[in-house]
Amino acid sequence: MGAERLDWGRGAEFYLKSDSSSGGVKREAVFAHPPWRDFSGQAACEYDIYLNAAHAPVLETYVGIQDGHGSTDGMIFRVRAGDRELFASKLTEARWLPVRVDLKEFAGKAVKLELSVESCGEFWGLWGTPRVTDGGKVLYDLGKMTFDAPKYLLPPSGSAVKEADSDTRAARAAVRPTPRQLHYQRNEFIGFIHFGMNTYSDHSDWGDGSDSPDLFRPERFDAEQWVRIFKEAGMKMLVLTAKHHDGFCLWPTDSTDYSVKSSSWRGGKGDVVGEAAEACRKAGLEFGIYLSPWDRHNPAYGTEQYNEVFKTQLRELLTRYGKVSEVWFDGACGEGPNGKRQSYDWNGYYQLIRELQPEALIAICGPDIRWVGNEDGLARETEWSVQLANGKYVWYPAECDVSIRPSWFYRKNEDDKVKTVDQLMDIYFASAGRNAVLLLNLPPDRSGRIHPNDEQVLRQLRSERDRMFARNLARKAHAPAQLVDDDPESSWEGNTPENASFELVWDEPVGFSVIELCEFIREGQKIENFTVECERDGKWQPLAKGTTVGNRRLLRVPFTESRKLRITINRALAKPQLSAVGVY
Ligand code: FUL
Repeated sequence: MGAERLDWGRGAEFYLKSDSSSGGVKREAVFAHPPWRDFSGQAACEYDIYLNAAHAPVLETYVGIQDGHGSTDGMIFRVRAGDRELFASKLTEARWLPVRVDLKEFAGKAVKLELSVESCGEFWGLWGTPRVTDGGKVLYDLGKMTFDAPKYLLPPSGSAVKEADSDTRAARAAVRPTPRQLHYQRNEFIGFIHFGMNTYSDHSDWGDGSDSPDLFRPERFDAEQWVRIFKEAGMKMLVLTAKHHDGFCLWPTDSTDYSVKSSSWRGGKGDVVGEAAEACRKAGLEFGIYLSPWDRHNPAYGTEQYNEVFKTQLRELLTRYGKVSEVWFDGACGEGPNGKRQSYDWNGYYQLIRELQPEALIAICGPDIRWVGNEDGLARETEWSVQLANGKYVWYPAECDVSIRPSWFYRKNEDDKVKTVDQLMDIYFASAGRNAVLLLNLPPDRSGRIHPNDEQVLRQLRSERDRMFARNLARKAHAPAQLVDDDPESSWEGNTPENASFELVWDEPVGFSVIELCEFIREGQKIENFTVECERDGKWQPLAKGTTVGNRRLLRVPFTESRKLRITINRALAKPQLSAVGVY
């Protein structure tokens, strides 16, 4: 097929999924994406078909973008046969586009048909029910052939593609965050605690719900220690796994006997959720709960009754422990103890949360906060908070979850595998510095405390961030006042959506290596492309460039000394507005 084939890389996928959803419509589809990190080419799958007896064969399929996690920069879908490209189109919205590719020229022949996806920021593409038909009769169900078909990576194709979308720019520019989403995004750095039965059992992170409650023995459990470490690190919220997939509840629930109440720990009187919530309240930290819908212990799982059990659990958590700022619904979902799968009453869960805690944000499997799509703590270069959901543009900001260790729960043999401060700084730049919220997980050990190795690296992270952002040199510059006044509610507005620029001018040259831009997201997210230049020897020299800005965009640049910087918003959905600029 012309281009050189590369080995199928880690993180690349091409497999059949029965309920892929795009624009709110479910279809069976081949779920496809290239390895999303450091790879700009195509993921491809090749189907061997024989059209010997066919008269007018066609490939009938849909292309789509998976709901929920996308950027609006899109995915390119291609169909090739031999060395020829038969179809190429770029989709930038979560919807299904019907596709028919005429294969008549191959009638009577054997042909290798190649389907590929190439990411432009989006990484979950869908080939909906791909079939080769002849006069309405299905000759090949490519979806079913995918498992055995060869898969490989290709460099970017470079061929021209047409955009399959209508002009939706004005609609995107008009979307605003809710006050609580705005508050959440400005928090920027929050923390996760994975603690529970998996801390004690020797299973993986996914206990099967068969371990005895007596195994749970955090003899030195100290929620105040967790909270102190979170606060010192600069995190604004603590999200606790009140119940993970194993079904064990960390609070004395009435919904099941699989909880701390049945454990001999503290004679069945312990309440991890209660103490964590109280410690957060005392320290002025926000509190969130993770409650796994998937429950591998509860015998009711897989029946309508489980939805009631789950609502009882939600009701307890949302009424007994004061303010809850985030409810985290995990997407992982499998079978319950009796092999059944659950059909979740999402709308019922959401309604209950809105009724009991109207300020709480519903994250991941929920309408307020979007999972970024990986567990490495990495947002995309281009990260839009505005997303298409069910045919409508909505504010749906990204959250990047990642664990400080390889596992989500504590494992002794990972004490020397805690991420380094440099790794955490890279993650911080690639998440909070790319318009997402960083949710960093710390797993307390079996004693119930955060291990000293994790605490130490968090301290280092704090000092490193404090050191890096200690002095904003922009404050000393001649610059638009609203950008350097430290007031997030004042903003600079460009005169036009294209080529709006401003300068920072210092009396003496300054030296720096980080540039920060903050979009005034209260009024939406509009910037699509920007450039930073510095003046050297009386001439403007390019220094950095980027696509989206959003809540905060951080750019590392080689150490530079200059007296003048120029920032140009090359293109925006509407007149761009920034609230701050930083130079460090
Ligand atoms: C995943 C879970 O399956 C992991 O165990 C962990 O809780 C992570 C945050 O979400 O989907």
